[in-house]
Amino acid sequence: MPGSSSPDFKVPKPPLDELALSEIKSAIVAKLTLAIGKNAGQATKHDWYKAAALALRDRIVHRWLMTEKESYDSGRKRVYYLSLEFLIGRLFTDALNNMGLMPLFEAALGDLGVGLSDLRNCEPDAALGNGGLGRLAACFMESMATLEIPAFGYGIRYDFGLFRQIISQGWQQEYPDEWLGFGNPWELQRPEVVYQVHFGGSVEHSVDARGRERAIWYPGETVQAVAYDTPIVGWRGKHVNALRLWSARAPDPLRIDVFNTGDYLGASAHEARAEAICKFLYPNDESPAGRELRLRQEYFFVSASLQDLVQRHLNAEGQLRSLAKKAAVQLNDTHPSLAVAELMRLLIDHHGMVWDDAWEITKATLSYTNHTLLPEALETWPIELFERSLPRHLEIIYRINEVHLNHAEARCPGDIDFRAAVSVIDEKGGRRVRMGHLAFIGSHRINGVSAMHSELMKETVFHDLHHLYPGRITNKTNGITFRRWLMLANPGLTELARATCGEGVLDDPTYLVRMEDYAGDAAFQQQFRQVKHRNKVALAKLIGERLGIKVNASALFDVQIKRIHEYKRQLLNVLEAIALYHAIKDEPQRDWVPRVKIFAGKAAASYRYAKLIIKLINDVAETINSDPDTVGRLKVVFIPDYNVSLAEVIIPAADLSEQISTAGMEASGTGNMKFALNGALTIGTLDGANIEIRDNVGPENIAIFGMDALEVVQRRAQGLDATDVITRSPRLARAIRAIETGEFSRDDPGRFAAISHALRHLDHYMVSADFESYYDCQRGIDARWSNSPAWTRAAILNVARMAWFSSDRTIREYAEDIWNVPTSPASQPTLARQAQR
Ligand code: 26V
Repeated sequence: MPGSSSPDFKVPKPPLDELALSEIKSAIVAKLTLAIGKNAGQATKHDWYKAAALALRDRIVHRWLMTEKESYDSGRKRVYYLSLEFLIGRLFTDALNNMGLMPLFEAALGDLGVGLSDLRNCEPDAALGNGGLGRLAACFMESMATLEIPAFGYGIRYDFGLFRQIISQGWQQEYPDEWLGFGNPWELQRPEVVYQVHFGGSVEHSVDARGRERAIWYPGETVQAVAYDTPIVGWRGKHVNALRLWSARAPDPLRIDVFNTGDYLGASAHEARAEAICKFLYPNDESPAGRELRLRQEYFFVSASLQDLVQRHLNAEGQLRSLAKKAAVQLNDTHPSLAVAELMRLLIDHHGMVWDDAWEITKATLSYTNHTLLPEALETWPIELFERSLPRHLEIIYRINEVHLNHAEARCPGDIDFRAAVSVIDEKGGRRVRMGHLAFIGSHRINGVSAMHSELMKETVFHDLHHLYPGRITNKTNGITFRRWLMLANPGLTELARATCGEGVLDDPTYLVRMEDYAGDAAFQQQFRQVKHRNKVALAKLIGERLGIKVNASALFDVQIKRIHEYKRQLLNVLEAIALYHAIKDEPQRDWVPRVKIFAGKAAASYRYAKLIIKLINDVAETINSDPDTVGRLKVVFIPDYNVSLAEVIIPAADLSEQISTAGMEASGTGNMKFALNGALTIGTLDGANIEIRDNVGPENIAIFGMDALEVVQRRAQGLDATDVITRSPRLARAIRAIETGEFSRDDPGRFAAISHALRHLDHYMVSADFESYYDCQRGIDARWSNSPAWTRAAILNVARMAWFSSDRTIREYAEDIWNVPTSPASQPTLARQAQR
């Protein structure tokens, strides 16, 4: 207990096993020589990284084969996570840490004259995702392995991941992300795992010898899907799963007949068309504009993945009746919704099942996660495109819809509006297939990603389907893996957690609650602050190196990092920076709390307004940072090219976490969880998982402001003009005027006219409407910051009370309520009951 015998909050390091150390050294050197073809004298850092990664991979592969055999022999049910995005980041230290090999590799590399942290930076981020949805898939893969659930992640091996962002004179520019340029030591190509995926053509119907109707699809085009597997190691290396990504190729790469006529380009045209499927990742936060290539991507990976899992099931069981007992398929958003029609097609057309049986199996096997309520985000495809690309699937969808509409009619007889609302086909404004409806109808469970989001799903987008199929919607609040977001990103805080909560905290985050006992302890607080300070110094160094801006590591680090989107309201944050700047200019002598406002995030390439917001942040930063009155008081920085690895540096260094979306619009958020776990206080709205964070950390340890979701709806109903709130707030009026008159864009005073106009008259996202409440809340933060013991106590309590947000908890809930698979008893939380409040 604090006070009596003050612990030194240090954990002794166990001695290294010399034999194991020399074995690893030889393994690395052998890889360098035999797999890379270099000796130590010639090797670059990158060569060393690859050699070390390959040596580590060997050790993982042994476990992988073992766990795969165990799952196969025991006939355990498997989970298949279908996702067009996996935002993995780097794997090297993640895999080392989970394998328990970090100290050995660090020492081995040190003896060989290379630093582990240098090598770490050689690894490019695997950025096969846009943001929260893709990162969630990556956290889930790690947690499924940790809970020893036999699972496959299925996705696409994009040649280019999310674009690289360069900021040039304040504007975002996009460049290709060539993440595979130096090869990828983690993946294993499986040339023997190849499936044919068909497109186009026509369908013929006939009646077979037993009098049953048969459909035969004569496709117009075939593409091959080749598997690449990346091992995903769980904590303590007990279980390894595969992330299986598909690459597309033409079955017949070069048409020799065409080539011989001299048409060299034409000879490889269909190769280019096939390979385009895995060329690049689409932005998920752009209005889906019915692009054919995206539909081809969706079908390509769904078909290959389902063929693969059906084949695996047949190999083991010899029939498909028991599919749902042995396989649970989770659809990450609507992108894999075609799985509903494709599984029906495989069961009926390929395996001769009758419709009703196939339908029961399909529903029992599939489940679907919804990640956004934004109406413009709901995926629909024009019937015409569907018919041209996937004629057999359209037939199946029509039949699914027919049965479903009959059910709707029985439930609400004569209600045409109800039938139109629940139909898979949207008949308004050109007929379109509604992918959310398809996924809903074909799944036994549909989940939202935070308590509030799941409730809103029932009230809004899926209101009528919920009425028709009550009990299907369930909630699974998101989580994050603590291995990456605490242990790896914040070793200093992890050491404090081990010292105060015991070693068990590494296996069971509910032990974190023991840190509460030390929240008010002066000696502990001191060490907690020291850890935060070191993390801030590291971030300040990065900012200095990348931007040439010197920031004071003792200032309050106020951070907003996420995709740039109007509903996430980076604009509200900049407006506050402007108003604070004006206030400092008015009274430069006052005792201002020193602040560094840190932004990072990418805007979809075609999202012009979001790109204008980036430009505004950078223009405001330039004005503020070059004004002598702000020195030591306020700095604004925009760090380019936000990605997972950058987040791992920024989050542990944050004091204040900005989670300020318009209430009702952020489905969950997961960055919010990472910050709180790393001891930042949240300033946020009552939105998504912020609400559950408040419930866990306590309302006194979080700063909530602004309208709630209901108030937003009510105000919107009155119109979007914000003149009323601007008239009542002189500082808001002044900030908008500054934007409008070119205070930050003297070279082009009209540059931000679209923004000032929206703030005045088109305040859909309630930026103006919430401004005063936000500004006041921020001044409250200043006051709290000035009381360092109270601030530190609140920060510690945030860390101590975040256990529930572990993705292990989330996955356990999926396993129990949706997938019906057991999880490892060794990973059950022991203090769970005590930790929940
Ligand atoms: C899609 C669209 C499409 C149309 C234009 C606007 C727009 C904005 C956002 C989106 C989001 C697509 C799905 C997504 O990434 N959702 C995120 O999923 C995370 C994991 O569940 C969750 O934490 C985030 O709150 C949610 O935005």
